[in-house]
Amino acid sequence: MSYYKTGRRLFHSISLLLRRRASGSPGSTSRYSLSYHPQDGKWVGPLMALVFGGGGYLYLRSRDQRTSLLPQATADEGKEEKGEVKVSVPRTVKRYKDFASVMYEGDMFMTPRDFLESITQDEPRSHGFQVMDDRILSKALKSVPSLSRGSSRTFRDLWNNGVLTYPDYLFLINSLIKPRRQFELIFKMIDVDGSGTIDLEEFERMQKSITRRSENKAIQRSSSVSTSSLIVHMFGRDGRKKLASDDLFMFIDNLQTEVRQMEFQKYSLGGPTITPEEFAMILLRHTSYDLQEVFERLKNDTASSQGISFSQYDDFCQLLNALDDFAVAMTMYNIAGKSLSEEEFGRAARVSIGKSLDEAVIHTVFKIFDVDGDGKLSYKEFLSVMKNWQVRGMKMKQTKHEGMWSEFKTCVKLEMRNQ
Ligand SMILES: [Ca+2]
Ligand SMILES: [Ca+2]
Repeated sequence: MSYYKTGRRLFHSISLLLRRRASGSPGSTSRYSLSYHPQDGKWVGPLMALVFGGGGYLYLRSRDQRTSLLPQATADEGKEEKGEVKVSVPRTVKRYKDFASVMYEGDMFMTPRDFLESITQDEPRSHGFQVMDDRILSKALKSVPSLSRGSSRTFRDLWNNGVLTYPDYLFLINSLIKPRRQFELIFKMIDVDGSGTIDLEEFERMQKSITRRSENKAIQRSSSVSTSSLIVHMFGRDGRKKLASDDLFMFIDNLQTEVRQMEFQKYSLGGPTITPEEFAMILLRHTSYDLQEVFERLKNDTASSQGISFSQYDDFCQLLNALDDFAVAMTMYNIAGKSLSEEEFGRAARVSIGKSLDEAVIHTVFKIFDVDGDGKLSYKEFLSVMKNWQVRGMKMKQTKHEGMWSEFKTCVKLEMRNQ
């Protein structure tokens, strides 16, 4: 227990220190400090809740009961209750808790490394908790590059040197699975005043909205932290920067590229290509597919033997992020009662992402997914499998297209009305 007592004392003194530095009046929290809640004296409970606690809940409005073709990273399973669908979110909460390795005031936070690993690894590395102190926090925030200096290496460059909150985590996951076509939509949803830029207030409002319905106290508490590496990255240390749409698009694009590079390099080990078998292992990671059968099909096919480069993998991932569009094209073919040929697949893919996929890659994809061996891909063979991959095994509830963003917009509208 002495460890925790020491930690507790440390948090208290850091918090006082930070507050003195903050420009606001005494007792107020600042967006540049990690807020501390003296009124909330009991820390053991929340800590236990964090370690052993159950899932939180999101309440998704169910006016639109239609099931979309795709899952969204918002929720897991739902049941109807008084006109709303009560949806538990154990997987995002659990995943966050499993991978978070920073502790502040009994709450857990992720480092950029934790976030990347939560997406690319099945299990968290074995880790203790890094107790946040003034030195670590200050160092972490100082080393965050501005958005204009961001790259597809930003999270890896920061690595252990940063803090991300649960709302950050939700925002990042949801950004990760969106096709380019929807970046504009995300921007418009956050830019509620329609000024053409996103400011910190709008961003924080979005973050509050996506977590405020969570019943998980631990998550609510971690949500109360008012700064993070992500916030500093996007809005600067003084929180005054505004994001133009291009800034946000670049950020999401870099994030998607960074995660794909990590997925790719896990197998390429720094080399230029991965084998079709390794490609299959990445794609089928979150499925119950029999890999041995896939390997057999690939082994007997000489056309599949060439390696897959990162840019080919990246293009294919763009298609996976645009599965909604692709599904429409495939459904059209299904109505006609037939599966897709490689050529038709290529055409549907081109329509969905605006560029052509490499023919050899398409051929490999067919070898991986063509279970009945008729040389064509049915909806069931491809789409029903890949939609799980898209959310990286989160196995989210299938909701309407806009998912979390739609829910968020509703919350913001309500909030604005109540102001
Ligand atoms: Ca705005
Ligand atoms: Ca088939």
